[in-house]
Amino acid sequence: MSRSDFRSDTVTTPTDAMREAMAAAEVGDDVLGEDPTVQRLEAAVAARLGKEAGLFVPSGTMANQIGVKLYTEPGDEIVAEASSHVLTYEAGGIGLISGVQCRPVRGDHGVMDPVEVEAAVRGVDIHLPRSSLLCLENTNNVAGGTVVPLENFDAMRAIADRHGMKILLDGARLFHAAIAAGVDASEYAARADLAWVALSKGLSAPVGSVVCGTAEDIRRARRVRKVLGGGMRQVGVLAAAGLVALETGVDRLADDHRRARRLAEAAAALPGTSVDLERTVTNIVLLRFDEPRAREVADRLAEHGVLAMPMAADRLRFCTHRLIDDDDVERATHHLQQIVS
Ligand code: TLP
Repeated sequence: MSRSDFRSDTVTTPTDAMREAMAAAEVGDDVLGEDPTVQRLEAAVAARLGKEAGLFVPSGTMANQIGVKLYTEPGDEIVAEASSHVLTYEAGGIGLISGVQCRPVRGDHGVMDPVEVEAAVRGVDIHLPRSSLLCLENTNNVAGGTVVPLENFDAMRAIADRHGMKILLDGARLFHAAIAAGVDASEYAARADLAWVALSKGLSAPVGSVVCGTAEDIRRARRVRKVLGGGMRQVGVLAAAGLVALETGVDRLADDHRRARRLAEAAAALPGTSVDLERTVTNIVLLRFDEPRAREVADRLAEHGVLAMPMAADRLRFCTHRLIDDDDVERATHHLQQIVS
């Protein structure tokens, strides 16, 4: 049975053009700074985000952990949205690797209120941890691929500047946000000290993210990546796929948004469920059930080759990406109707 895999945009496989570029890639030892393809990729992403320099890392998780390590001392506190990836899906890495704790701020559909963020920043007092880093995520995954508006970024930048804090932007799906908001990704990145994008999610590369910032911060980040075991040798074979991802993967994201929207509209009409149509503007659809039946519905959909990811007892996530076409959306809609109605 063929599969319509909506679990995540991480399931995308490399395109033929990527495989060709990988086979032809010029490579060298990147830990010695000698891989020309990696250097091209790092420069290309940095230019795209308007930053001085970039660093190719194996995963988004490592990108976040490098950012936290770079801008904090053990015992510091970071401020982040309560459902953000860096807090909830990185296996406690911030405590393990950087020795920091977190003051979570619950966002409204992933968007933190600047007043609450400022209130979460500690004052200067011998009893208190030092608030050194503010973490932003755009789009916000758990809230349903929601877009954080640029004005919110402006407010966060002003808070960070008032309190001498740095900003880390988790841009696992920054291009999705930029397309939906009609804003260039570099506008968001400009409000952050360190911003990274994933090549391996909607953009279809097999592996990798690129962390971007000032040349000095990236020089320091390279050292942290080494400590974490992320120094890779002839990794131009992967960077080559990343370059193709950057060139061919971004513009087509609008198709993923359109398909997600179609699925969301159909799902919203089902009994006993809800979808926040107003905020479903990128490639993630969060289907909420009145009852805790996400696992049961996921299992029954899987019997028909439609895969979705339970995010909570009452929440099922559908992600659109390059390997989901209009027929997959029809198929998911049809089986959802059969199971839920
Ligand atoms: N997210 C994955 C899972 O880990 C949940 C997914 O399927 O969505 N930041 C954000 C916002 C992410 O969504 C992810 C991956 C990461 C960071 C981590 O990236 P990787 O998987 O490359 O370490």
